[in-house]
Amino acid sequence: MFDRLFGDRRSDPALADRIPPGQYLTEKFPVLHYGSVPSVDLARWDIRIFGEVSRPIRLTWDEFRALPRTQVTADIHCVTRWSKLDTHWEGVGIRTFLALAGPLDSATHVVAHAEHGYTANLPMDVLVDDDVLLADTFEGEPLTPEHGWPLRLVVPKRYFWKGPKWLRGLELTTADRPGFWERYGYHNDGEPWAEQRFSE
Ligand SMILES: Nc1nc2c(c(=O)[nH]1)N[C@H]1C(S)=C(S)[C@@H](COP(=O)(O)O)O[C@H]1N2
Ligand SMILES: [Mo]
Repeated sequence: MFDRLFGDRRSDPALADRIPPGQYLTEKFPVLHYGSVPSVDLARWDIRIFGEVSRPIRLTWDEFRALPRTQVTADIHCVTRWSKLDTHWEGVGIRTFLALAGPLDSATHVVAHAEHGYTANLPMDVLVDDDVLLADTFEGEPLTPEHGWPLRLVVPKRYFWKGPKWLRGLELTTADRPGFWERYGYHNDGEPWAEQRFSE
């Protein structure tokens, strides 16, 4: 029922400090999403930044892969209560990526768009942080299809649903617009340490 290391790690006080209320640790990497894994053709794939920007952009896969890259080590927390510590991601940092499009001061929020119409919303000041990236690599390997290949957003400071797999665009907006799970009763902010799971 529990992972092999569950007991050991949980009783380690240094690790207990890193597990938000109501979460348990897993060593596995559960797969969780609504709907089916999309089949993606990299030759036709693109990633866009649009909305409140001075230069809307659209990058091909090769163009995306040519951007300066970064690595992030982060703890991730799913609202279904599993947490995973020290996950390693590689890709393009959010600041590097957004700078290509020139966000306008009027941009207060973002809607992240994925294949099949999945969306997640975030305030700009949560999105634009040192640990947020567009990740194509997990633990040194390309993402697997079920974990979001070719690209996903990773926002460690929020429940993991705020990080769409199969990411295709960031839309900067002048107002907050609830995303997929947020419209189904999940909390608009989704901050794990405040246990913001569901809306009131
Ligand atoms: N496109 C898309 N991204 C998604 C989801 C989804 O349903 N569709 N589910 C989210 C949720 S609730 C979680 S916990 C994580 C799970 O990522 P994993 O399957 O790689 O563990 O993906 C998030 N990103
Ligand atoms: Mo989740």
